[in-house]
Amino acid sequence: MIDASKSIEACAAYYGDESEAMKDYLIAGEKKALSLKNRGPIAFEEDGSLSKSIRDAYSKYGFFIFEGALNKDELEDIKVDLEDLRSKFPTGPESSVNSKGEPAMNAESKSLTLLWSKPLGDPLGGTELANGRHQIKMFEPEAEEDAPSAVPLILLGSLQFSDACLRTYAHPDLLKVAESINGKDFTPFNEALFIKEPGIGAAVSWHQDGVTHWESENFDEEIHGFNFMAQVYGSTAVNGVWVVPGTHKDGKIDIKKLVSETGSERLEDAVPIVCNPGDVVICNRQILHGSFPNCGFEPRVTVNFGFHKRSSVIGTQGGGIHSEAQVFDDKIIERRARAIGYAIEARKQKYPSEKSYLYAPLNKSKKSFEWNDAARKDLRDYNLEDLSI
Ligand SMILES: O=C(O)CCC(=O)C(=O)O
Ligand SMILES: [Fe+2]
Repeated sequence: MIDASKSIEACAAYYGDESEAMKDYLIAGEKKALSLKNRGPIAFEEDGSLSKSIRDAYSKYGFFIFEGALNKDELEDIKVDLEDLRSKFPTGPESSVNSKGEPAMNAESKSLTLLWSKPLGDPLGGTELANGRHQIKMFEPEAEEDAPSAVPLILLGSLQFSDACLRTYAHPDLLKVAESINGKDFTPFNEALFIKEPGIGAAVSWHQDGVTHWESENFDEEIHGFNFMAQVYGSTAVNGVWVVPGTHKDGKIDIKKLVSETGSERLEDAVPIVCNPGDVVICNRQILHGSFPNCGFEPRVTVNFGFHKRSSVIGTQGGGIHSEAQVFDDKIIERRARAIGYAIEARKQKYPSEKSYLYAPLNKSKKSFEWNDAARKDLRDYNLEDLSI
């Protein structure tokens, strides 16, 4: 495990009068997180379904940490690719060139690709963005004077910008987990990077992810799907996502009220998701979760990709957060699922001896996929059609 003790001290120091309270909270949260029985390698039953004990722990807590799901080579592949991608970021929210004056990675994008924040800010909290689901604003510590004026927090549509992320999207064991939880005909959701550089990375205020099915008569703990969160550098109490275990079963939570009753944004039962590099978290989208600004010394980059049950998506009027609000039909779902087809092919090119995942919906339609420049072009702005529910 990453030793976050220095970061905990440094982070707490940003919190003025509440420094001690923050320090105690981070230390206690880390301890509690490590005591939960919800981590281990991916394991399957003989019939190929996710191991019952993992399934039970995932259902109990609302998240589970697949330790070492990405091996060293895959992790290195992602790191190199992300470094390269980073060098192509625009110099700021209004810019379309990188620091060398070359066209930025998203210079031609029609879709939203980068969400920026002031350093250590909370750009979503207390706003109407994302359907107002981030009900409160988190404390925004003052960053050092030499910090950039804006920092990227979320990169959307990541598969069009990173072949390595595309390859990881087709990780056969992770797709088997998706199948086991959401059925053979599972659908995509969206893919993103959460970027939290030390000393500047922004917060993601407490929220629950789903938007469309809270009042559904078929409401259950899995109706809004899940996200995989692959940790490139690991994650700690300081820079990681915090969750309130079990809240994925509770329906829509009045976060304002909860924070006001708690008397602070440090929600009592929350724990940080503590990971080593290469761990991949499966996290229920309904769980109450969020992250503090990264006032510590370790970076966090999460390679995020989610999946849904087809029954949650088909015929649903999309939430409009990640894409235009539209009613999702077979055609839209199949088109959006081409990303899975390309990803499987891209992965085959890199790991030819690995047994690839067979994604039933695309095999049925007998479409064949190749990963080449034409496919790259076909994925441009693919996130305009994210299956946002
Ligand atoms: O990575 C974070 O800080 C927030 C992640 C999140 O909200 C999500 O994956 O839904
Ligand atoms: Fe979220």
